Amino acid sequence: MSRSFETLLLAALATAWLACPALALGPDPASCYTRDWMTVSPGAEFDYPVIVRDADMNPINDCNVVVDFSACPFVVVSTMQEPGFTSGSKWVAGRTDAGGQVVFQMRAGGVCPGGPITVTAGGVLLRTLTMLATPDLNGDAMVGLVDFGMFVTDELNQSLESDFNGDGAVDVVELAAFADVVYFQRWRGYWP
Ligand SMILES: [Ca+2]
Ligand SMILES: [Ca+2]
Repeated sequence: MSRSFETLLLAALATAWLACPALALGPDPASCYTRDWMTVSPGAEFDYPVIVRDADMNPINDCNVVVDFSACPFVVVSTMQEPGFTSGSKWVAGRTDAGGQVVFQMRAGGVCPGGPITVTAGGVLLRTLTMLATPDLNGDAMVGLVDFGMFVTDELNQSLESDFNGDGAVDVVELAAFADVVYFQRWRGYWP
């Protein structure tokens, strides 16, 4: 096999893996579902659902969806994600099911003031987020006393980096979620 042919073959394989299955219509951002808020934690306690559809609202199966944190210097991503998901130091990826859906439960921490955090499907940009909520506010891959101090400040200031359920308020819901994360310490299974 010649070097040039080998290079072309590898590029084609990489493109096929990155893209959705060959369809007449690719992902249509206006027809897809993504949330405008995102919460991550070292122990993967929070969901981020995505539904990928084409312009005719048909769900797209087996489409590669990527959440990209490469513009977030404070974000840390575990190498160990949920089964079926892959990750790098600044991204997590998963593939859609027959209903076009993939539900991320990202093992990550740290904040990302201003973003951008991008969500793409088959290379098509579905959403750009400008902030990230997490109980691991200092981005050290665990949730402890330092984070709790920051959380209390966020509660006083109503900073949405501690608004874990995206309702625009930091209140007893977040306090209960924070306590749950600390009590069960699930992150210890996924980080050194
Ligand atoms: Ca922390
Ligand atoms: Ca809230």
